Amino acid sequence: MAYSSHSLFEESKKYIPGGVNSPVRAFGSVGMEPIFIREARGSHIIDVDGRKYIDYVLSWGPMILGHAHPKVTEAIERAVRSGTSYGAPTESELDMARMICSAIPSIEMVRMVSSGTEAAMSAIRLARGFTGREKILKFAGCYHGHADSLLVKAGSGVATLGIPGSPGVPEPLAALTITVPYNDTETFEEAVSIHGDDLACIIVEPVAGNMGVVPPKPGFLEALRAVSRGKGILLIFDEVITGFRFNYGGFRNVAKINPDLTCLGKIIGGGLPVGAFGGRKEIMEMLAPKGPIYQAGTLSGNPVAMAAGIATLNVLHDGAEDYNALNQKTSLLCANFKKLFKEKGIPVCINQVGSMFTIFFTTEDVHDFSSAATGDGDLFSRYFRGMLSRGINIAPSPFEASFVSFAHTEDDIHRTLDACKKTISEL
Ligand code: HOZ
Repeated sequence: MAYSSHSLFEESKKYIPGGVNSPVRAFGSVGMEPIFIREARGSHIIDVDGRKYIDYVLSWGPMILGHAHPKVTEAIERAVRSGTSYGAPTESELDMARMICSAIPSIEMVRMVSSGTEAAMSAIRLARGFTGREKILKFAGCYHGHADSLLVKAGSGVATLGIPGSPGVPEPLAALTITVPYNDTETFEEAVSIHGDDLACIIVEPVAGNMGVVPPKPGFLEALRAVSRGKGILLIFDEVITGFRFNYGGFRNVAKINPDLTCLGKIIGGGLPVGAFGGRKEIMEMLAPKGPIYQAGTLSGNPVAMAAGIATLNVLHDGAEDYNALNQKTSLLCANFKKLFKEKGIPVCINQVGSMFTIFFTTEDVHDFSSAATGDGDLFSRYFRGMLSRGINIAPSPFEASFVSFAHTEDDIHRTLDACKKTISEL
């Protein structure tokens, strides 16, 4: 029997809170019901009603090669035939660790986990254990997963739902998280002058992707590095989104700034549940069993996930020069979006870094969460619905990034721009 997205959503709501396993997927902020996906290939996804979409969500970032890439699929199939989980070390974990350490020189040692949330949560415990300090500093609108300490002025789904934090996070724990505006070096320095001796770490998305795409201003990341080093505070780059997104490495390779610790996820799992955190050896060796700071996981370094991630990284490594083409394809898309909105007289700020972008429906230059939040939510919803009805799937929230993959063709770009033109003629 064939089910529609509507009937599956109705049924799911009986068994799954809100009918979804992650809040943004519910499409709540764009005033419609979610589409349920049947399958995906290359740059396209197909829903259970048989509608085909050019996909710019790409599973929120991991599918940089496009969906069901043959080399990744083959690697997964091969791995599965040898068993799906052992709870014991494998050679593939060593291969993955070597690949990460050689691609991102600030990572001397790395530990695999099963999600970006776990990576950030574990990196923070490690920073607290290493420094013996309790406070952490994050930036408003940055999102580092849903661990208790990090659900303070967070981006992504928390921003989409318009909630300040989350019930269930103990107030004394939230009080240990200091939050300052992204890209505001002066306020950051003031905060460090007050809390610096108690700060274990500063965690930042070096390019923010969870309040929509917001690039770092020149000098911002440099200031974080200099100030944190001076105070013995660990600097953590959350590269869960940006890792292997702009080049074969991290944004660290672009900025040439070495954080003490880095969180990874998404692309390094090739579409399977994976996260990782790594950094300076003397810090990483504080982890159990070598050191006293505990962290563990039954499915950490899972052989099927390692196979998918290694296959993805191998393709990226072999075709490293293609990153330029990917970034140019995205620039072409964004430049034409700008032109179309300008012609129609609709003010937008389009932030693009490499192959990630967000269209903010605002007159402001978006450089932090406050400016991102000036966007017209109603206009965004109408734009989203118009694009979806024309077969274009973008992130269903203005506080998220959209992504372009290697699989997107020139024809996809032209069809997307055509859909954009028609959609904005109705706004
Ligand atoms: N927090 C994720 C985006 N930044 C959403 C994950 C999902 O719903 O799959």
